[in-house]
Amino acid sequence: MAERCFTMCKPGVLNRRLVGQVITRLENKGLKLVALKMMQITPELAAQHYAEHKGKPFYDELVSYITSAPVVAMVWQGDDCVSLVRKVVGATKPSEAQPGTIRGDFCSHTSHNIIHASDSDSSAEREIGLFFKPCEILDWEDSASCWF
Ligand code: FUP
Repeated sequence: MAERCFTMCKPGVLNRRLVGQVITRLENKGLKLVALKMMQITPELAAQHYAEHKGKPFYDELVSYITSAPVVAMVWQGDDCVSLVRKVVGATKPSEAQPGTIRGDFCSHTSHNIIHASDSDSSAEREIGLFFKPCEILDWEDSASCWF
């Protein structure tokens, strides 16, 4: 099966009317959107999602931010999906993210870096399992995949 990557437009992206632009960039890369939903993250889910960061200086602010307003959660699919998504998303720190990447173009602070994307196949599997039920992922027939 092709690789999958969990991504999430963080709070503020809806307010800024940027959801469409984020999706467009990932679609333009040739990746296939197989799941999408708007949701309000609970503190419990935030703690599970960001478990690796517990105890770090930015953890409390991170959980408070991610639970502050609705997010748009997605699953993307394709060959080398995690690597491709991370390239399109750009570096964690906006000051290091290249222009042309989502973080390079749409944000200025690490704490509000606009989008989350899984950083490995194993974290993608874990995060997809946290946010989506199997029946919410639709692996639709992609007749255009041979062109990408
Ligand atoms: P990334 O995989 O690029 O999202 O980066 P990390 O998993 O290292 O960080 C997760 C989130 O923690 C970032 F999106 C923003 C926040 N963070 C900070 O606020 N300050 C830091 O120094 C590092 C991360």
